Amino acid sequence: MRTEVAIIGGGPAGLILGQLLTRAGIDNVVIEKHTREHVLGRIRAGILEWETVELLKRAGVGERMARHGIPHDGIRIAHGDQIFRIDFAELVHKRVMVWGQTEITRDLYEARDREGMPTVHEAADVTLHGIDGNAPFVTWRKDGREHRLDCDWIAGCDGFHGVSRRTIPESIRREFQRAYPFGWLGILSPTPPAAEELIYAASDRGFALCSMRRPDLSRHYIQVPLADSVDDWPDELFWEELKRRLPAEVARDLVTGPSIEKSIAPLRSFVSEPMRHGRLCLAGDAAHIVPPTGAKGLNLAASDVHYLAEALIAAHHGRTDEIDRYSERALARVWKAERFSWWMTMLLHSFPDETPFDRRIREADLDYLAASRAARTALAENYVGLPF
Ligand code: FAS
Ligand code: PHB
Repeated sequence: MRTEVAIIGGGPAGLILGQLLTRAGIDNVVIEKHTREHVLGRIRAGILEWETVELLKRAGVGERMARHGIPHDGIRIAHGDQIFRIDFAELVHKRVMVWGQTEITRDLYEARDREGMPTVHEAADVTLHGIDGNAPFVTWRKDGREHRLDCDWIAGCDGFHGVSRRTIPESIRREFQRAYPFGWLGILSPTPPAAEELIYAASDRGFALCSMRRPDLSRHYIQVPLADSVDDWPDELFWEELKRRLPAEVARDLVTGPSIEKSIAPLRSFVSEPMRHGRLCLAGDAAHIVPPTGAKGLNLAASDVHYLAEALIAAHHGRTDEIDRYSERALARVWKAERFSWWMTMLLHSFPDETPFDRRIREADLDYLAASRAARTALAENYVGLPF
C-alpha cells in the first residue's frame, strides 16, 4: 500500500488532520490501535475554543455541533462561598462552545466514511520506519499478518502512550514535565447541570468542577488523591463531597443522580520537543499533555493539526518552508497553553504539601482575580484561546 500521509492514531488529532488533508486532495490513511467503538467510548474534553469550532467547520463536521453545541459567554469561579464570573463576552468579546469530544470523534469517523477514506482499526505493533530518509513507511500486524504502508510523511497523532514520539531518537528529544500530586475523578450523570455555565471551585477540601454536555447531561469532577480508585467513590459519596466543595447556594439546588461513566485521570504537564524529526511530525497528545483545568488538551490538538495541515499542503505543492517551521510554530502556542493550564491548576487545587504561605498566596491570587478586571481579562483571553 502507498499513500502521501500516514496518520498514526484515530483520535481527534488524527481524524481532524485526515479531514483537512482529504479536503485538500491529499491521500492519507489513518492507522488506529483500537476499534472504533473503543475510541468512541472515551469520555474526554468538553470545551471548544472558537478557533477549534471554526476548524471543525472547515473539516466538514460543524453541522451537528452548530445544532446541539451550547455557546458559553463565561465561566464562574467559586472560592469558598464567594462566586464570581469571568465574562468572556464583555472582557474579550469571544465565547467558547460546549460540545463533547465523543461527539466530535463520532462526526469525524462518519465524515471519513462518507469521503471513502481508509482507516485501519485494531492495528497491532505499529512501527515507524525510515523517518530520517525520504521514503518512510509504517508496518503493523492485523489478521495474523504484517502490513506495510509506504508514504511521504508520517503524522504521529497517537497520544501520550503512542509509538510516534518514542520513534524520535532519545538523543534528539527534549522532554519537560511536571506531575501533579492528585487526580480528577470525573462522572457523567443524566442530571441537569449545576448552573447554566461551568463552575470551577477552589474549596478548602480541594478542587471541583461542574460542567455539562447537554441540558440533561452533566459532567462533574473533584480532585482526589492519586492513591484513590473509582471503587473508593460510590455515587452518593461523590455527590456528598462535590456539594461540600461548592458554595451553599449551588449545593442546595444541585440535582444528583446515577453516574453513567466514572473515571480517574492523573494530571500532568508535559512537552516533548521538537515536534518534527525528518519525515515524522507529532500533533496533539503525542507531543504534549496539559492538566484539564484550562480545557486546553483537545484545543491544542486542533491548533497543531491546523498548522500541520498547512505545512503538508505546502509540501504537496513543493514548498517545505512551512514544514520546516512547523515545530517552532506549534510549540509557541503549546507553551502558552501549558503555562495557562499550569497556572489554573496551581490556583484552584489544594496541594498536599502546601505551606501556610503557599495557601495565602493562592487566596491572594483568587481575591485579586475577583477584584481586578485586568486579571479577569488575562484569564478570559487564555481560556477562550489565543489566536491560532
Ligand atoms: P488521543 O489520545 O485522543 O488519541 C490518540 C489515538 O491514538 C487513540 O485513539 C489511541 O488509541 C491511538 N493510539 C495510541 N497508540 C497507538 C499506536 N501505537 N498505534 C496506533 N494508534 C495508537 N482535554 C480537555 O480539553 N478537557 C478534558 O476534560 C479532558 N479530559 C481528559 C481525560 C482523560 C482521561 C484523558 C487521557 C485526556 C483528557 N483530555 C481532556 C485531553 C484529551 O481531550 C486530549 O487532549 C485529546 O484526546 C487529544 O487528542 P489526540 O491528540 O488525538 O490524542
Ligand atoms: C469537561 O466538560 O469535561 C471539562 C470542562 C472544562 C475543563 C475540563 C473538562 O477545564
